[in-house]
Amino acid sequence: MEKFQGIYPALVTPFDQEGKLNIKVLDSLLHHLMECGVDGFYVGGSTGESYLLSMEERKRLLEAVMETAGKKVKIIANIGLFATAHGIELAKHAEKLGVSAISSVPPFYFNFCMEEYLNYYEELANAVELPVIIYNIPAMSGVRFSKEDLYRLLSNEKIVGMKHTSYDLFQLQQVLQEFPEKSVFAGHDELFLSALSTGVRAGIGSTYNIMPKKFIELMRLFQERRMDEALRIQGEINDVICVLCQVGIFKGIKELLRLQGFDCGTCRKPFLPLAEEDKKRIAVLYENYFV
Ligand code: MN9
Repeated sequence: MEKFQGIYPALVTPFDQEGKLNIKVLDSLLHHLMECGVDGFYVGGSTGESYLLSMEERKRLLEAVMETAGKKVKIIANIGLFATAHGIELAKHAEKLGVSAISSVPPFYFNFCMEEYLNYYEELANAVELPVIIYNIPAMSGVRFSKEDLYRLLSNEKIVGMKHTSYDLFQLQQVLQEFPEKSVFAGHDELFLSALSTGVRAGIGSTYNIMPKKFIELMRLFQERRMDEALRIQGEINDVICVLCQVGIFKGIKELLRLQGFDCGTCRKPFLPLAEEDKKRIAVLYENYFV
């Protein structure tokens, strides 16, 4: 199978004034990001607030994305949830729509044992013909895969890669060295350049929604071995991410998108709306880095 490469925004889910899916804004955001040159989309991840969406909404969202972008770029659908059966239901739905791959966060909340997590991925891989991408995000899922756990999963030929949203670059390098043919995605935007140095050639990120061209440019500079310039861009990206982390990453991204002309509404409760003073901080950030 051909490896996934390039820049994949972890797509934001736009809501309207009533808090319902806003397909119109979704379409214009997709067109804009494709025009910027992204290689595909990661749909229904943390950035898409997917665990705050109903099953029906998750399906509808993916259908809309496939309709607008499915024939032009690669689509990876995150189908992760609590129960294996629900994950498989979403995976089969995604398969019918013709996505390029499915991905899944490990089932969270219950502290399952490692064998249960590993078995979950293996069952998922057996349930569909599609390639499966592990979503390694220990800080949010609470699941800490060891190197050996990842090796076991990646030895399965249907498990074609991993989204590594972890600061553990040692583990990332080891996995890539052991499985050079797999598609490993950098998951922490602030470490994108560092991840490239371990051999990564693809990324999935929330901040790609607001600054796709910076990541595309960073990758090009890396490939041309222009490290000083690449590091300068990573520095700019990280200045933005520092502020986003302070105000709440997803709320901050939605506010920046609004300023860019894509009103994606507010994040779903229990997220609270962005505080007024944080709105002002985002406005300053916008002035300094986006105009
Ligand atoms: O999709 C994102 N992960 C999460 C990946 O939001 C949990 C990242 O893009 C981060 O938002 C970003 C900031 O830490 O690296």
